[in-house]
Amino acid sequence: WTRERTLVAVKPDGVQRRLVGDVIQRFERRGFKLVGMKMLQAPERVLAEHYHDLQRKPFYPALISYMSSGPVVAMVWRAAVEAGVEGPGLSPDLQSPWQSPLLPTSFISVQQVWEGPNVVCSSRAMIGHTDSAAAAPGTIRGDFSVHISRNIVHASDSVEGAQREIQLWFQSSELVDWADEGHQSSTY
Ligand code: YYY
Ligand code: MG
Repeated sequence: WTRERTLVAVKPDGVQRRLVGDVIQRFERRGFKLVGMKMLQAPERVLAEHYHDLQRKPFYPALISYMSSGPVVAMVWRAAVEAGVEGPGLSPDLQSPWQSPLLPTSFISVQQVWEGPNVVCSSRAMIGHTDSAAAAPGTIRGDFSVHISRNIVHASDSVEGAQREIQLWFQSSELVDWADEGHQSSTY
């Protein structure tokens, strides 16, 4: 899980509404690391596979036509820190959980904080409830969407689902793991 990754996609309505930058900024500021990104007109085959578990739902045809209505921006995000690896180079944002006066440092150990970045689960919390009416303010859907059928953004809902979706949307050569320090980078 130290290399846990998730697929996030800004859907066609998010692109139309110029929300791509806002979505990226939220994930960056949370502390996750962008390791892949592209804009594309999603092929039918990819959408059918992506939403294969919804094929028999009444809203499926409308969902596919919405997702085909314009380009999407697909991204892969990963937890930014390896558990148990100590060193300089953590951003102030990443240090804040255990330096915050609200959290006694004895309450959360550094190890626990570093093991905390669970990118799949956290990303779901950040996008908010599927149904915009139930999405809390502060979440992407809760801030920008008023209807379930135009809910701005996708994020994988499980670690296994994320692995499947990343393979579906990206070639491994399109993903770049990069180091916080120095200039090393490598493909996955
Ligand atoms: O993962 P998430 O996007 O939050 O919801 P899913 O249950 O996977 O459904 C995928 C997608 O389908 C949802 O984002 C909007 C659309 N949809 C819909 O239009 N109407 C529904 N009643 C349920 C889902
Ligand atoms: Mg889903």
